Amino acid sequence: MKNFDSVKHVKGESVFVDDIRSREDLVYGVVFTSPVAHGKIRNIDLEKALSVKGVITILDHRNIPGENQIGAIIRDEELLAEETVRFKGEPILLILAESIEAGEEAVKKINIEIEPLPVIIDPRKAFENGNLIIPSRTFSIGDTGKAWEECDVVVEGVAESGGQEHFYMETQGSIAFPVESKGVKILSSTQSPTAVQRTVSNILGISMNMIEVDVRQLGGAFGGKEDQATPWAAMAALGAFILKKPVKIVLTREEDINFTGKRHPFSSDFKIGLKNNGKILVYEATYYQNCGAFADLSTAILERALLHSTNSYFIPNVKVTGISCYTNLPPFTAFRGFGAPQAMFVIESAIRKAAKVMSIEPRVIQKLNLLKEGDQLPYGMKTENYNIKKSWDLLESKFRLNETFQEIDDFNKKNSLKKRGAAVMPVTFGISFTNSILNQAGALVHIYTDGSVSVSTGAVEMGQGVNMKILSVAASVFSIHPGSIKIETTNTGRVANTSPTAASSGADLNGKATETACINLAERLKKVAAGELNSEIENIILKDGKAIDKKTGFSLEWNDLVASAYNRRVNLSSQAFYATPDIYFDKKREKGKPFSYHVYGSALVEAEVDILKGTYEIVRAEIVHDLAKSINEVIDRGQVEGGFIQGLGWMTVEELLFNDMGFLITGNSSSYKVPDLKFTDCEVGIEFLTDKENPYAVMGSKAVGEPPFMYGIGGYFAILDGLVSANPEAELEFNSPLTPEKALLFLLKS
Ligand code: LUZ
Ligand code: MOS
Repeated sequence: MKNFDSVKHVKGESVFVDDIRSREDLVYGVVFTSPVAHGKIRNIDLEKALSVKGVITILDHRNIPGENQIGAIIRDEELLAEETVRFKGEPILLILAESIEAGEEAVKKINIEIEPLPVIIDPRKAFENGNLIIPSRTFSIGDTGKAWEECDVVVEGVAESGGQEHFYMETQGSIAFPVESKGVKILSSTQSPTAVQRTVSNILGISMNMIEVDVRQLGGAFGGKEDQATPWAAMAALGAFILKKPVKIVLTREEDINFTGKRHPFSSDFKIGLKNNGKILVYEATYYQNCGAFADLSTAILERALLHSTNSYFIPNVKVTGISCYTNLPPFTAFRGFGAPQAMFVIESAIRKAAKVMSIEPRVIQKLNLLKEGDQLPYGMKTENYNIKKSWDLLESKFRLNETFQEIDDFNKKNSLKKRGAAVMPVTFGISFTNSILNQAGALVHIYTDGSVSVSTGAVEMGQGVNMKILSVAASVFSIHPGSIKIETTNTGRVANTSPTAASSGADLNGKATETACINLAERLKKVAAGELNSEIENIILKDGKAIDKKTGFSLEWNDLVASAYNRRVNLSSQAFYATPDIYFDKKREKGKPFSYHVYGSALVEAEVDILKGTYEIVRAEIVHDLAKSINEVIDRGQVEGGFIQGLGWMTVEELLFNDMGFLITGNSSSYKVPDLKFTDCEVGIEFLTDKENPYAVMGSKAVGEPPFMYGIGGYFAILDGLVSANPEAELEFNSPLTPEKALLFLLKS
């Protein structure tokens, strides 16, 4: 079944925040932000800006009736800066105007004096200065001290990975409406309606029940709207609260890129020790996480990085340390993978460096050390229902893994101007929010008297197809046509205390809650049917739009069944709740079972490099990915393809360049490149592992959103492999993205 959203999207019928212009008194909010990366605000002159025609008023932190604070985990972030600014693009003033043009004109006329303070953009420098969010954390297992002595080979190195702009199609935005009794209703492009509600409550100094947040759908998010949709919603709410008029704020593309956080850049040290046969005995790493100016979700992201430090490998002795460093860059935030891609890049780099020193193929080391069922991970959890080896073996048997490397050797012997390379990328990704508390969800299901069904959950649709999956769950429990089910907006008044739709868990958690609510209703309806058909409830099944008595074959149409339930005064609404069982994590010992289960798979990526120009193409990719029993394979295929390409973009062409002043010099769509149609014009073969039901998620399925992203890391090493064929003597570098410029410099190295 296709995603029902696609048709609306293509016809332009889908409604996003910026499409809403319903009231004549709508006011536009334009944000004035810091022009420097670090400094003390000395003076602001608004006189000229206030005289611009159409400007209604300009708000600063003194207009905030509640607390000027939006930090969700660590309370370190002001909504509107008071005295100090810590990154270029930090909001200082909110201009409220009759048009966007008037607001933008006013921005140009604001005179601000800022006394500059030293700018730090390098996390290692920040570490030396002691600018840390929290003390460092270390995860360890085995005895790394002793294990080094048993190694035949020990290799050390550095791996750098760059940030990544989310580049969702719909930029950040929100509209807030004043409602009676001093409340506000907020439409927001957020992954986390409750986060918006909670923060607005704090900003306005009113209770959460005075604030309703409603979300129809997002034009993409990728983590960028998990925490960072909130400030724009809070500013719109502040404006609406003060003016008693609706206020809309929608960022332009350039504002969005420059004002909001991205994927965290990591700078890491690694050390790996192996036996001569390739067996990894010990691994150590230190991650310097570039957090930007505010904590945002950084500490949670670092935790997920630490939890994925060994990717898909069993290593008996491990010690990994993570350090969250404040810098004067935009506050880096959630992005698909949430720290795991950064950590996996480091171990994969370590394996490449060891392979080169040992003169063996990286894939030999990779395969030899793959996790097996029941192996223990450094944080104490054991793998279960797990078979990474199977995905690797399928790459060999079905996608000619070994022959591919042979053919590449032949190609490279025959060609001097073009070189090919390949890499295998196994991925093991833990499913559940690492903060166990967040693994909960609610659903509210109504059946109306005509038999039509309405489903509300805490899940936010952002193009990933979660609504379609939830609809399928309801349709399957009731066994009715999906066309008679509607998925409602995500609304804090209907489903309260929602966790963000994040961590790949939207369908898992909200789907389970929906399933429970529907089962409750189905049981009530079966009882009604038993009464109508003079039977027992055990004999009744719901099937193909009917309630059927298995014994007699007598049946009742769904619509008649619902009408009869109503006439008997049976409750046709159900609220249900789901909390993932048996997960916990002890932060003192850094041990536990943080994940409900793991998703795994392997990718083979092949690249071709032009050794005169340094340009390259990804020519082929084959992916074997574990879906368990998919609810919707079309949607899941889209997630796997999209994740892989997005991961490739992070590793290759997407380059965030900040200068020493903390200015983003790739801050628009002409200088920041995402993979385009030509880039992605390669063969991508995808094979799903679907033979086993997953006992830990709805209808036997598995989460799919984030894990495929990390297959893209294979792209880096495939290109590097091609480069090494052209310049075998050059020392390996692990510094992503591997742009064509960097590729060319590698080729020129002696
Ligand atoms: N968000 C979050 C996430 O708050 N906790 C997580 O563990 C997580 N993991 C992936 C993506 N977003
Ligand atoms: Mo996310 S990185 O919002 O799952």
